[in-house]
Amino acid sequence: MRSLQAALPFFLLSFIPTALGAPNEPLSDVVVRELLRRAAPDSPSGDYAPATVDCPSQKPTIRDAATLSPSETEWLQKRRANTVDPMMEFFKLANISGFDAANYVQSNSNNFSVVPNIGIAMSGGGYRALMNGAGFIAAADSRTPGSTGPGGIGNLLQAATYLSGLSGGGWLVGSIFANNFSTIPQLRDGQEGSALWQFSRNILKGPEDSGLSILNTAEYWNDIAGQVDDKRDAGYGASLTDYWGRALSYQLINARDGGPSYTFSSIADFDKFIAADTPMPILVTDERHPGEVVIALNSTVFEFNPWEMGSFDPTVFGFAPTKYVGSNFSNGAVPDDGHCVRGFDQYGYVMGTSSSLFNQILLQNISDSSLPDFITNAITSILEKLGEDENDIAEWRPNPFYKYHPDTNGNADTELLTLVDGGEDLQNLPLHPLIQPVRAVDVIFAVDSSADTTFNFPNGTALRASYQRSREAIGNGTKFPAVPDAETFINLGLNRRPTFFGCNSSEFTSGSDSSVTIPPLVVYVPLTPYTAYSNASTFDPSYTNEERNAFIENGFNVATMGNGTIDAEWPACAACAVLSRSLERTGTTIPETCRSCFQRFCWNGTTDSTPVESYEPQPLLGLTTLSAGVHIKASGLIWAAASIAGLALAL
Ligand SMILES: *[C@@H]1O[C@H](CO)[C@@H](O)[C@H](O)[C@H]1NC(C)=O
Ligand SMILES: *[C@@H]1O[C@H](CO)[C@@H](O)[C@H](O)[C@H]1NC(C)=O
Ligand SMILES: *[C@@H]1O[C@H](CO)[C@@H](O)[C@H](O)[C@H]1NC(C)=O
Ligand SMILES: *[C@@H]1O[C@H](CO)[C@@H](O)[C@H](O)[C@H]1NC(C)=O
Ligand SMILES: *[C@@H]1O[C@H](CO)[C@@H](O)[C@H](O)[C@H]1NC(C)=O
Ligand SMILES: *[C@@H]1O[C@H](CO)[C@@H](O)[C@H](O)[C@H]1NC(C)=O
Ligand SMILES: *[C@@H]1O[C@H](CO)[C@@H](O)[C@H](O)[C@H]1NC(C)=O
Ligand SMILES: *[C@@H]1O[C@H](CO)[C@@H](O)[C@H](O)[C@H]1NC(C)=O
Ligand SMILES: *[C@@H]1O[C@H](CO)[C@@H](O)[C@H](O)[C@H]1NC(C)=O
Ligand SMILES: *[C@@H]1O[C@H](CO)[C@@H](O)[C@H](O)[C@H]1NC(C)=O
Ligand SMILES: *[C@@H]1O[C@H](CO)[C@@H](O)[C@H](O)[C@H]1NC(C)=O
Ligand SMILES: CC(=O)N[C@H]1CO[C@H](CO)[C@@H](O)[C@@H]1O
Repeated sequence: MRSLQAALPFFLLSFIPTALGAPNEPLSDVVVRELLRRAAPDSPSGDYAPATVDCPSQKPTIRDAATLSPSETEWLQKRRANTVDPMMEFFKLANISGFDAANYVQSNSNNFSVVPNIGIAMSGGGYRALMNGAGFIAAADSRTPGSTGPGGIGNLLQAATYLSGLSGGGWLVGSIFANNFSTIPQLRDGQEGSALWQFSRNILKGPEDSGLSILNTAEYWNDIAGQVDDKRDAGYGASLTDYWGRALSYQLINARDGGPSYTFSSIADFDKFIAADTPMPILVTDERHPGEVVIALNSTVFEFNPWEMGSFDPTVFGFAPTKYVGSNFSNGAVPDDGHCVRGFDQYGYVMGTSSSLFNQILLQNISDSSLPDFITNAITSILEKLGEDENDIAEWRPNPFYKYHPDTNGNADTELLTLVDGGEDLQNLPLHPLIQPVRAVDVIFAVDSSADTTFNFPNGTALRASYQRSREAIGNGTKFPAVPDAETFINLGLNRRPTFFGCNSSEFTSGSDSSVTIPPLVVYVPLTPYTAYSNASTFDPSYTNEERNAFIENGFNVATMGNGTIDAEWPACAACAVLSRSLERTGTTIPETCRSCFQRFCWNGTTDSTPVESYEPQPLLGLTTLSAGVHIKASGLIWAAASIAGLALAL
């Protein structure tokens, strides 16, 4: 064995106890307490399986979604206060001439209806979305070298209240929170011996190294199969998503074997999160009804946050405690003689659920000779049971919302809650949690890496879906700015640079009702080439380190408009977007700089629906020189069956 020190991931020594313990041995209380403060391996089974535990004295229940949870409300008091200083730094760097934004926030720092409430949303789109989104996070994170220089937007992350992700964007958000809220350069570079963000190794082959041991492909799958068997043996169903989520975890969670005992709810026990030194992470997934194949726009949208999973939609309209989500809830309560279950909210399983469309990567390669027979057999037997139309599902059995709100909840009669990829309803941006009136978000930075066009660029589809949904009954009082058609996005270049939607709030207040909710202003940040063609195809499974780094850097340039080279006033304009709703509430005159920013960055209602021949944007700055032949990445894969309702192309 190599030296332990050298092989250790950058979590340092905290994993030694688990790493050296027998895999199935429950962790002693002492060890659990030690680890809780640092990371998240807190499943009571010590492995991938959920386990029955004594219920806490106050039994967990499902609550109505009319308000925020007490946990979130309490945490927000700390978080909103903690965003004030970074926001002032962000405003100082932005330098809105003629307006002292830092002073505006400081003198109102105790009044959270004045301090802007910021959300950041990371779209789906596989590894492309992870890497482009990572570039944005790097640019927004004051800890990243170069983020607070001229043209920078550093401190925006520290000033944000919420950070949501779905599918590939969920891998990004999930990986950040599974790994001690590390910076993007730390995650990107990992440490010697770590499999973290090593995307050059095809996920089917598995990492060369799982943190403490050298692996080969058969061992890797053997470990994964064993972990999933643990769950099955404990009496829980397994779906393809279990295998997929496990495989993903080796790349995203820097712990031995991808952290089988990590739970999503343990984020709530993570020291930096408790101190409210991070935004609140939220992952999004959609509900599918039994027998349903196409996910309609009015499907129920679920969120997972550290305390709760559930939905604000008028169907389910309830939240279950994430930590106890495997318990047998019935009509909102665990029966008197019932036990509680923990560990169902396994971290990789939650990320896998939000990205279940990528089960395709397993399916497409089921006959790949590098896959050992036992794994092919395990997958085939699941497929036979499920049928082809259902291979993209994640089984959540027991359904926490069983018998809950039976009048409106279409799945109230089923013991199985079927969840699928959060982008399958075309809302490929996780905006749903951020437009809920109870969260009162003022601005959303919506980083869109969707592959809407032939060459894998976004054309606003995700925004249009959210706009349309807000106008239907399922919207349940949410509002969303109007957005134009795809042709307009392309013809007016709205997908070529950041564009603001919903600038003029009179769009929402027209009519007699003066108490109407004004939704957040949306700062749309679309993927576009600056220094690299990061428009790789959604199912492209591997990237050299050089490509990975260039794609992240391109994302950094997307976020900063090339550190201000394309528009030197961009940081000021981003700051104006952050301030807009607040200035309006306080009746403050809009500074001249902001007026001119809004002229430039707000979509003003103009459309141009001329048909688009082919959208092939050229790099806005010089391409970073990569080794020959990798600038334009051919997809190389034909995902014929990746066509669940033809959606794969869009996600
Ligand atoms: C987590 O990161 C902080 C710095 O932000 C560091 O002080 C701490 O040691 C890290 N914890 C672990 C377990 O690596
Ligand atoms: C802020 O902007 C003003 C005018 O736009 C400029 O004169 C000044 O140098 C800038 N300050 C900083 C710190 O960049
Ligand atoms: C912008 O700054 C970042 C961080 O220093 C750097 O990686 C990137 O290459 C810069 N972009 C340009 C266009 O100079
Ligand atoms: C969704 O739309 C379909 C078809 O328009 C309708 O039958 C169904 O009841 C709707 N579901 C909800 C929850 O609104
Ligand atoms: C939950 O219900 C299922 C089926 O009814 C049962 O097999 C299982 O033991 C129950 N779990 C607990 C923890 O009570
Ligand atoms: C799936 O198999 C095809 C053909 O064998 C191969 O080209 C592709 O790289 C494989 N995909 C993955 C994710 O390994
Ligand atoms: C926009 O994207 C959708 C998929 O999201 C696609 O069907 C449509 O053809 C695209 N339109 C244009 C003009 O790019
Ligand atoms: C906002 O829209 C209203 C009416 O739609 C218009 O009267 C007003 O001038 C607009 N405000 C700005 C700043 O464009
Ligand atoms: C907070 O600011 C709002 C908007 O300016 C104002 O209406 C409210 O009175 C302020 N609250 C307090 C406690 O100062
Ligand atoms: C609206 O924006 C378009 C370009 O997107 C511009 O040509 C037009 O002049 C703008 N109209 C107004 C009233 O500002
Ligand atoms: C990326 O976009 C360019 C045009 O902007 C196109 O030529 C190239 O084929 C695209 N790459 C992929 C993988 O679609
Ligand atoms: C604002 C609004 O319409 N809220 C509704 C959301 O759905 C729940 C459950 O159906 C209703 O009780 C709310 O009134």
